[in-house]
Amino acid sequence: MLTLYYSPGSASMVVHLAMLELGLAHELRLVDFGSLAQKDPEYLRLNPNGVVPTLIIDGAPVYECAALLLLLGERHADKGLAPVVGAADRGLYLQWVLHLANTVQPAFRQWFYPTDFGPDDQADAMREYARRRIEAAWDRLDAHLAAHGPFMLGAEFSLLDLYATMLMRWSRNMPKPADRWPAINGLAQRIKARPSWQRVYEVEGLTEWA
Ligand SMILES: N[C@@H](CCC(=O)N[C@@H](CS)C(=O)NCC(=O)O)C(=O)O
Repeated sequence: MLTLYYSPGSASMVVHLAMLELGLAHELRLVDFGSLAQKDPEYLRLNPNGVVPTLIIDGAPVYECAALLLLLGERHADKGLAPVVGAADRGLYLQWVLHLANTVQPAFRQWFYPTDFGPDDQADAMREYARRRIEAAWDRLDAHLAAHGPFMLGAEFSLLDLYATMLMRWSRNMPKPADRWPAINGLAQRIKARPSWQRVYEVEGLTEWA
């Protein structure tokens, strides 16, 4: 049994989606950001970074959503939702998962938590810089999908598409949301139509960007 510590619509969403796509038995534990439960000493023992997600696998906590996505994909390689070691598209898969984790997701962190990156009176400048980084990322991702889509790896859906779409969703209240880019919008519509996406909305109580 897997146990996911989550907050609705946050970085834990991709892990929740992946578990549903892979058909894995799991339980969910809500981490209430309203009461700062992510900074509670008990939770910090699982994840000293004080963020979600944390996934309990075989009794031990593992965190970082990209690591969890890769781990679940490789532990359930038989499901065919992630290229196995040696597969032709393994490099492309790792490239994009790591790009989303290292470049796109941190820019969102800067957008949502600008004061983590500088003094309070610089927050607007931090967000403006984050906005430009995020929009530049959508330019590149849209060009990739237009040339090689409709999914991130081409013709076939993979767990990577869930990660990309979760990040797209985070831009929904930005000046230029990701789905204004045509090829990105095509991917978003495909992922939103999947039962896993709809189930996560139901279970996590999400409404926006349905
Ligand atoms: N690098 C981490 C980042 C996780 C992260 O930033 N989670 C956010 C929600 S999207 C969080 O827990 N925020 C609460 C906080 O920072 O107090 C990952 O990918 O798992």
